[in-house]
This record gives sequence, structure tokens and C-alpha cells, in this order.
Amino acid sequence: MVKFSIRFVCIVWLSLFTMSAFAKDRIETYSVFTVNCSGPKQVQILSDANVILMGEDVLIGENQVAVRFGEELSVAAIPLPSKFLRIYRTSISEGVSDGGPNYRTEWLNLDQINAEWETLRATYPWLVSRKSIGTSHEGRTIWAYRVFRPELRDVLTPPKSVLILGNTHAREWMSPSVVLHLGIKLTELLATTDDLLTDQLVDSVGTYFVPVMNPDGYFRSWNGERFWRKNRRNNGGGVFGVDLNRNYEKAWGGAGSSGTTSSDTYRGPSPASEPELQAVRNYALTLRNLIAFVDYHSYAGDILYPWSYTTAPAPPAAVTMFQSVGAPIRSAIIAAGGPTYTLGQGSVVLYLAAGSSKDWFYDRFNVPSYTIEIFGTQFDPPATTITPTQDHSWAGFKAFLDAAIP
Ligand code: 0X9
Ligand code: ZN
Repeated sequence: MVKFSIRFVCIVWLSLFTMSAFAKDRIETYSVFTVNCSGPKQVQILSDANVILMGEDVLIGENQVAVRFGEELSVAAIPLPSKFLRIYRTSISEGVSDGGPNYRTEWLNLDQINAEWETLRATYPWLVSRKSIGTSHEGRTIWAYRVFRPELRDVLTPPKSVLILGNTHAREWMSPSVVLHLGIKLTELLATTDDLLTDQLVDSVGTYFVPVMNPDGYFRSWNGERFWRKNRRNNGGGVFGVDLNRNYEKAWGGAGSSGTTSSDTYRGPSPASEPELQAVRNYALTLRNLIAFVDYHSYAGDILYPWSYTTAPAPPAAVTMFQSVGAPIRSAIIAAGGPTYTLGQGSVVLYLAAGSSKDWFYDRFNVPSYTIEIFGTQFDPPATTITPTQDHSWAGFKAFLDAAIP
């Protein structure tokens, strides 16, 4: 029989205690299955099913889906052939490192993201201002930040506006992480340099950021369901969420959106029904002379332009406009040592998605309008990818501003 000395037991107990006190990682466990779709009808069935899609969309052929460990019966309930593949674990850090989080190397929760933006505003109050633009279903404030350096005292409202959206989709943590970096770098650029781009921006362009459009969803993704995508509308019957990228008025209800409340692409009860979307939409309508729009998502490595609701192309002049601003983004990212993004029409490069942001913004304002699917291979990439992704995204963003400012 093995005997442990009291001392040994105490050391083990103490070190376990210490580990649990400081290494605050929470693990979520999922079962991953492959589900086979033999045709478009089966694709629709799987799109409407209450499972997590591990890929970007449902395809004809094999699809990987995940369910919370213990909820495997919901896969069995789908009338499609499925096979268990593996167990998947993702960890959510709940600890705050000494001296606060480092947004360059760590994922930030909602409060931490808000705090970083507030620090930026407190550091550069003459460049950064903040506005509450609405309230989410669960009562969280949706914030917008303006980065603008008026050179003349009487320029109170920027003559031109650019709008940048983060975290439409809750689980796409790289989006608010990149958008924060863009806000910080742009502010620092305006604060410290006088290069050509700065000259163009000064006095003329206000860059408006909505860092987290979907605060309820982001909170949910941090607290219980890492792969939560939608907002947190209560659809009844214990079913939650509208896909904020299927709820815009333009072509609402069309292909690539679902009328099933439990679907991850549920379009909502009516066009622009969601408070988070109304906040962004109404705010955009108040901006003076909007000249460009980007909605940052992850993951892929795509610069996508309208249309999303149809595979028919936008008018030739519009496609020329989308290409002339999109191509420099792509080249700048490559020049910065980043990956090669695919530039093209959303519905062609990816899939049909009626009711998405870029279609509404282009339709309403006739400006360059994009979904940027930030490069990556998963919704929960390792934190080591944060810095390089932010860096190449900043290179692309500078090129975007340069090309978008007339
Ligand atoms: O499905 C979406 O809303 C976007 N992909 S994501 O994985 N971030 O959810 C893509 C929308 C881009 N537009 C088109 N595919 N047309
Ligand atoms: Zn997305």
C-alpha cells in the first residue's frame, strides 16, 4: 500500500489550490459529427437544424457540426446521415493577467473591450469621442466611437464619414479584437504623424467605429456558449437569437436566410426588427456623407462586396468601385507579409446571404461596402494569432481609407 506523507499531500493540495486560483481557464466540450447533405433540400434541413456549424456554411456533401457534450441526441434527430467524428474542447480564459489584459496577445471580454476603447478616449480626448447609439435586447449599451482630427476649429462635424462595424456575430472574437486595433492605430496616426494619409483624413473624414454591435451575443459567447452567433432575442419556446447579418431590409427574407427561429441564420420576424441593427442603421443615417462601410467578420480571408442576396452582379460602375477600393486592401495585406485575401462578390465567393449589412449599405448609400472575413481557420483561433492578424488588418485598413477617400 502506498502511503503519502502529510507534507506531500499538503504540497499537492496547495499547488492545486494555487493553480485553480490563478489559471482561470474554463473548458467547453463539444461532440463533432459529420453530416451528409445529398442535395439542396438536405442543405436547407441542416441550415435549419439547431446545431453549431463548424464551417462557414452548409454545403452539399460532408459538413462538420458540433453540439454540446451530452446533447448528441439533437444530431440523431436530424433526418440526415451523420457520423461521430471527435471530441472538441475550447478554452475560455477568465483570468485577468497582472496589469490588465494585453489586447495584442489576449482575448478581451466585453467589459475589457469597452475599457480599452475608454482608455483610448481618455488618452486622446481631442481625437476620440463616444456616443450611445442604442440598447440591446438584454439592455446593454451599443457604443459608437468617432476618430477625427479637425484641423480648423470650426469643423465640428466631419464632412465625410466612414463606418466600421465589429462583432455582428458573437463567436467571431477576432472581429472586435481587430477593430480595436484599427481604432488605436488610426488614433495614434492622427496624433503623431503628418503623412499623406493623415493629411487626407484631417479635416475631411471622421471614422466611426461600432466596436461591438452584438454585446449580448458576445457576452453569451464568453459565458456559456463559445460558439453563439446570433443576438439574444427571445423567440419563445426556449429558443433565442436573430442573425444580425440576415435582418437588414435590403432583400430581407431571400435565399441564404432562414425563417426557422432556432436556425443560426434566422432572419428575424420582420426586416430590421432587431434593436442592435436599428441602432447601427439609424446611426448610419445620421452620419454626414458616408463614403465607405466595412463589417468585420471572421473567419476565412475574404474581402466581399455586394450583392449578397443574388449571384447577379451589381451594375458595372459599382463593381468597378468595389474593385478599386478592395484591390488595394488585398495588395496592402500581402505587402505587409499577411495572407492572400480573396476579393469578390459575397454570393459568388461564399454563398447567398439575403438581408446582410453590405447589401443594405451599398443600396442605401451607393458607396464601397464590404464584409471582410478576417483571415483564419476557426472561430476560436489560438491567441498567438491575434498580433499578426491585427497587424496585417491594419495594413489593409490604411489602404482602404486611402482608396476610399475621394
Ligand atoms: O454568413 C455570414 O453572415 C458571413 N459569414 S460568417 O461566417 N462571418 O457568418 C458572410 C456574409 C458575406 N456575404 C455573403 N456570403 N454573400
Ligand atoms: Zn460573421
